[in-house]
Amino acid sequence: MDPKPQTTDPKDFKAGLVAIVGAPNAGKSTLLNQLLGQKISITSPKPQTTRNRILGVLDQPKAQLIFLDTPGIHRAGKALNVRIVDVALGTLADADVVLVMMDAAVPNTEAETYLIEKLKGHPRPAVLALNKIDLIAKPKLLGLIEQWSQAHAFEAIVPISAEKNIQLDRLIAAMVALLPQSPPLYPPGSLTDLSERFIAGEMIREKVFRLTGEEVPYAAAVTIDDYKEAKGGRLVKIYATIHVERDSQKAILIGKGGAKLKEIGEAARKEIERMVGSQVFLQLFVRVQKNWSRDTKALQRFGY
Ligand SMILES: Nc1nc2c(ncn2[C@@H]2O[C@H](COP(=O)(O)OP(=O)(O)O)[C@@H](O)[C@H]2O)c(=O)[nH]1
Ligand SMILES: [Mg+2]
Repeated sequence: MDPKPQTTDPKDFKAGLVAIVGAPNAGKSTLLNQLLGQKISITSPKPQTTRNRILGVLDQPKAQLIFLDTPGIHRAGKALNVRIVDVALGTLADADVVLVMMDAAVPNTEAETYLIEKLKGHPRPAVLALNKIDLIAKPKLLGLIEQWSQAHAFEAIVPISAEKNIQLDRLIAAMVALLPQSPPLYPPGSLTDLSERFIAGEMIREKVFRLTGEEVPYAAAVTIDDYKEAKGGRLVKIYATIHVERDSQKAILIGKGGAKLKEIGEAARKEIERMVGSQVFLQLFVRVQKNWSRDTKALQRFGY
C-alpha cells in the first residue's frame, strides 16, 4: 500500500499562539471575528465587553494562527476585574507572538503605556496594529507610528481597520513571519474551541451590553440553563438566565411591560439562529443575585 501523499511539508509550515492584547475598545474582538469570517467573540462600543479568554483558529495555506482574544488590560479593582486582568496577562506567557492593538482614533495613552510596560516582562516578538484608520487622517497616523516605534521594539507596525477589512492581509503576513516552524496545532477548520452553547450565552450578554445603559451591562452575567436540539435538529431550544446584582437593575432589564427583555431576546435569537443554522426558541429569565461580581463562588459558577 502506498503511503498517503504528503500535502504539506512540515518543514514548510508554521503554527503558534498569538495573544491579542490592548486597551478595552481597541477592536480586538472585531479583528478576530473579521479574520475568522464568523462571530465567535462578542463586541460592543462599551469597554470590558470580553470577559473570558476566547480562542480562534485561522488556517492559512502554510500556517495556522491560534488567536487568544483577551479581555482588555486595565487596572484591577473588584473581584471580576482582577480575574479579567489575570486572564489577559496569563495569555501573554503562553504566546509565540503578541499582537498589540490600539485604537488610533482615540488613543488610550495611560492603558497603552501600562501595557507596553507589562510587555517588557514577557520578551516575545510583538506586532503593533494601529486600528480604526478609517477614522483618522494620515498625519495623525504617522505621528503614532513614530511615537510607538520609539517606545518599544515592535517587529512590525501595521495600520489597519478591523471593521472595514483594511490591510488585514499585511497584518497576517507580519505575524506568520514570526511564528515557529510547527505542524498545525488544531485540525484544519477548527475555528474555535468554544461550544455553540457558550457562544449563545455570550450573544445574549452582548445584547444586554448593547441595549441597556449605565451599570446594568457590568452587573449582568448569563447562564445557559438548558440547551437542546428538537425536531430532529431543525430547532434549538435554549433556556437562559440573566443574573444581575440589584432589583433596580432587574427592573431596567425587563423594561415597561417586558419590552426591554423582549428586545434583547429577539436580537439574541436572530444572531444565534445565524450561528447554528436552524430555528431557535429562546426563553430568558432574570434573577437577582446580590453582589455576584464580588463573590468568588458566583464568579466560578458563571464561568469567570
Ligand atoms: N470605525 C471603526 N470602528 C471599529 C473598528 N474596529 C472596531 N471598531 C469598533 O470599536 C468598538 C470596540 O470593538 P471591540 O472589538 O469590542 O473592542 P475590544 O474591547 O478591543 O474587543 C466596537 O463598537 C467596534 O465596532 C474599525 O476598524 N473602525
Ligand atoms: Mg473584546
